[in-house]
Amino acid sequence: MSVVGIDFGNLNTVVAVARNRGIDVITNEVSNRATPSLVSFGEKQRYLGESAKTQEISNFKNTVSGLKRLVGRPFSDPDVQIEKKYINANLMAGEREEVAASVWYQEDQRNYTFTQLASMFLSKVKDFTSKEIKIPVTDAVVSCPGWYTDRQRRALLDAADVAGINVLKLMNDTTASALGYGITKLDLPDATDSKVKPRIVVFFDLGHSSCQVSVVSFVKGKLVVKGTAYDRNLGGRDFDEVLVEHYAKEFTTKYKIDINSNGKAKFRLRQACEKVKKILSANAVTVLNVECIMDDKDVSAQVSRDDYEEWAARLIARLAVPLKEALEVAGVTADEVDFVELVGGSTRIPAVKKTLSDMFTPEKLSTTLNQDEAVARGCALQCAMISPVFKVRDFAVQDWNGYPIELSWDAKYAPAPKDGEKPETVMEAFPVGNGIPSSKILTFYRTLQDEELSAQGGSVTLDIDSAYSAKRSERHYPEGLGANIGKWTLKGIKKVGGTSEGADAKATIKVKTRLDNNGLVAIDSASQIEEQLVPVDEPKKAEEKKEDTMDVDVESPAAGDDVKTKRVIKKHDLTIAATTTAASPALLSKWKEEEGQMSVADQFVIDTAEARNNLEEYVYDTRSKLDMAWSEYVTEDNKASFMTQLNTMEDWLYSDEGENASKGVYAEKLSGLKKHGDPIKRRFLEHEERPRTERQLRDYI
Ligand code: ATP
Ligand code: K
Ligand code: MG
Repeated sequence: MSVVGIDFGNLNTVVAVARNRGIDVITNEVSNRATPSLVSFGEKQRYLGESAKTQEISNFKNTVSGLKRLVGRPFSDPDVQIEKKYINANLMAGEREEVAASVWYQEDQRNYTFTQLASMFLSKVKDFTSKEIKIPVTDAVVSCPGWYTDRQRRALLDAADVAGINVLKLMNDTTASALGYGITKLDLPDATDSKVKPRIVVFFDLGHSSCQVSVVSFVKGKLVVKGTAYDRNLGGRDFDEVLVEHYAKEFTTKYKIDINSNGKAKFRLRQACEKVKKILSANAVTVLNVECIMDDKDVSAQVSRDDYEEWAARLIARLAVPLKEALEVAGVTADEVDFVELVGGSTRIPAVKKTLSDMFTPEKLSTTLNQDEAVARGCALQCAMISPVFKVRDFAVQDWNGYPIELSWDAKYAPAPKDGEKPETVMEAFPVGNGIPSSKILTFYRTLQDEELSAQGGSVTLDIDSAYSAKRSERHYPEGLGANIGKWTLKGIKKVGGTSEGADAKATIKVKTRLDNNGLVAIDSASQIEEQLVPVDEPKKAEEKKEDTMDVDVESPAAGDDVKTKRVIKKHDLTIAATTTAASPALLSKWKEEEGQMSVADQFVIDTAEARNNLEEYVYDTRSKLDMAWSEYVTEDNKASFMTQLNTMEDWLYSDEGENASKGVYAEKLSGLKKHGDPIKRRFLEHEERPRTERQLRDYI
């Protein structure tokens, strides 16, 4: 069983594995520790990760980024318009109205939803990880932003499922970093000593596209997230954009070019600006330089850090907002914070560090974690803890619910309150700040209209919607994603006997709701509770119904009654049918089938290239051998004709036909050459072997 942690980043994805009693970040097929989160499409194959990056400019319109931003979002989400700016491929509405990219692939215009695109990328991650650790990746812990909604979480889980990755837990980015922190610190306060205060650490993750803040309290063996806050749309790319906008404008007057009118020029300027930004993290001045950006013009400019910080002041000012909010919801002052851990590539920006040290004092800034690898390492540690095959010290993790979650049901089912007010049909399930994981039993009442009961044959259905509440909190969920979480239909509600009859008849229903380890809402079980007065001399009746009835509470007979009765509380389970935003099993298997076909096509291209490569290598190798090692074992005539044959093959390999032949043709041509070459090779080897055998014999004698 694999023990893998995946930091699914918007720019880069990092993979860590638990092995040899430690956590290692693994390298991909080109030996990089971070893999570009990109998918691109070609005539015959897909290019995933590094290979997509290599041809990002040449395959411009067919390269898709923003996987983490857009997975699970409807096309109508206003955020899609923001993302459009950064994504070279065209976007459209795909299956289930999810945002999709339209690309030219296998000689056809095709569109893939971001759930599918994310699954393609994750299948590549799975592939290079499996190769590196030499066992197939099956289970993993995957990270996501803490601000992901139920819908985004389910989409990412679907994507992983299609990629063949079983996600043991979806972990919030900053919580993963916090776990990595907690488990490596051996000097955490001991919770058994009541005088000792827990250590309070702020995790500040500024990555490529978003800003996440988490206030975490630590004691030995346990972390509790006390509060989180985010700026979902503030990251390194926004800092790049400050430069892009400035220079696009400057170049219109300086060079008379309109970079905004040319997608590729803008993309190249953006790349150059990112480079400039990084250099300015360590230097006071640098030069922005792009050759032949458009209209055959080269552009350049001197940039100073001072100017840059002035232009970026608006962004820097925004950093304080989530920081203050996180402290406030956690009920912690900046003074009470012991350390601030910096995570994410963009915390290298000096002005970002300055904001933090102004707020918390410079001494509290800490980078004991590897800022680029902390999330992946934390995920791998969590995976190791869950995995039965890996021994690791346990460390309890309590996360924090960021969106208020409520259950509601149709008003027509709710009993009318006596005073004529509107019936209560909404019940808070998990408020902001609720711990994760957690579960709660909620009780509510449902009217029982006779006509429904008879129409349904004594069993009725009750729909429960679970949604994020905008009303109950200032902390709004991302609007474009919709507030809806899912619908749970409870079946098997029965007419109640005993006291409540007629118009007042109502059923008492208890549901067990859960906010699970992945931050998803679930209803685990539901039952109907019935209170009945049962004559004491009829205890058998209750027992007959044993399959679906249970006595949970029995009281002694009421004193003074004519007929001896007792109050019995009965409970029977209701069946639950859940409809969430996850893809249906049919859609998942369709996607898996498509993924299978695409990966076969990719493999076919790889195999074909390998077959061509083998042929090419044989040509070169044999030519030099004929001149050197084999020269004594071949006649001049034979050598000349074989040389001609090899030269002709080389010409063919570089012809149109030879560049695009099938795997079989290359293999056939190779065996044609070998027919000629093998007898020579055999003669050579025989001669090579003979002296050695003779030598060995001599030694023996
Ligand atoms: P996200 O967490 O938003 O999904 P991510 O995890 O892929 O994104 P990171 O790898 O943490 O992002 O950070 C990438 C960002 O860090 C990029 O915007 C990059 O330009 C920026 N960055 C990297 N090095 C530096 C540097 N030396 N100075 C300034 N910014 C840097
Ligand atoms: K990352
Ligand atoms: Mg990140």
